[in-house]
Amino acid sequence: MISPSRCINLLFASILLLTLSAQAQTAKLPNVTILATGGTIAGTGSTSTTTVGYTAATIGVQTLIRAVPELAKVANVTGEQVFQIASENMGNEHWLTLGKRVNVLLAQDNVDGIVITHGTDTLEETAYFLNLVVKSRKPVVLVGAMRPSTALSADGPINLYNAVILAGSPEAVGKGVLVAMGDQIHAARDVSKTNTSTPDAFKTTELGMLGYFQGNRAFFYHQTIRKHTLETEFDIGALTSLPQVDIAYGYANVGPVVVNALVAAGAKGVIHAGVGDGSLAAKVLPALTAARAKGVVIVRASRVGQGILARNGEANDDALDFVAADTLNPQKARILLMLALTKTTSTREIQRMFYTY
Ligand code: DAS
Repeated sequence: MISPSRCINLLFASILLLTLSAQAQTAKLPNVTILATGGTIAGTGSTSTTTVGYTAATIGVQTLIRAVPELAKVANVTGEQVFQIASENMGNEHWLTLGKRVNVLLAQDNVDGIVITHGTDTLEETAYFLNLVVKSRKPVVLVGAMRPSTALSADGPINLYNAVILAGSPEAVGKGVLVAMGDQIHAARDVSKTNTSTPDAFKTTELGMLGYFQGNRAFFYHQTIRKHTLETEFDIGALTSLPQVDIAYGYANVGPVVVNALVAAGAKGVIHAGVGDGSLAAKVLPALTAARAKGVVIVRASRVGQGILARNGEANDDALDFVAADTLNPQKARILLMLALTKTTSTREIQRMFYTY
């Protein structure tokens, strides 16, 4: 017969063992901070079948975390609500705030990785900006959703679960800023949103995604060779704003109006999103050369979406003193030019940067 006092001792010993075991388990898990910015992943619709016409950026970060209790099995998760916006409203000031917060957190020993929940509309842009300004090898993973949290088969929860796994994965260290969408791992530099609404919208069409998620694990098969994070020459620590850079779109029958208006509005750089290999219509070229003469840096990009924008191909960049965008799409070329202009106005130096990052 076991005495009551011995029963109590055994009970306490069992509780102690369970507690120590739980603490040991928690101690083994990576510490991942989720920075929430809004978007569809935090969106709500009026019915479970509302997949368009919903309201983005309505759910807070703690609710997002509570909605995926499985997160606690793969990481010690904390959450911060940095903004609560639909990402079409993301601005340079948001990027500077976010980039500085990421760098502060990653400098802490108790943070192993960061997940940023974000609207899908400009997710690729925020990812590329951070790819150029984060000063750590620790994983930074952007994640969104194509369906609001209230929808049938909402993709947000599984995307968030995958993103937290990735942010805590040793394999993700040193890989640059990553995007986790649709069970796939993409590099910030080359991923794009390629569909307005389907869950498989995020693709790295020709240069290739980096890997997959399967069975609660991240699997890498590629990595980017362009410089990023700690290897870049950009530092936003002392910046309170970014130079104004805008995009002028090319199309049949285009005229000089937009380029002239951007320059008049104070643009320090203009990305020309040209047709084909960045061709310049005869009616636009004078506006671009006049802008260059005023010191505005002109980058030739392409609206096409894939391929190398050849320097001195469709225009004599050497003679015009223009910059070629390489494979960056216009919206990412804008980001690199903004950061380049915080360092230099030399087109030779800026062209080097476009071939480096
Ligand atoms: N408006 C979109 C955005 O916030 C919603 C989304 O797809 O996340 O980017």
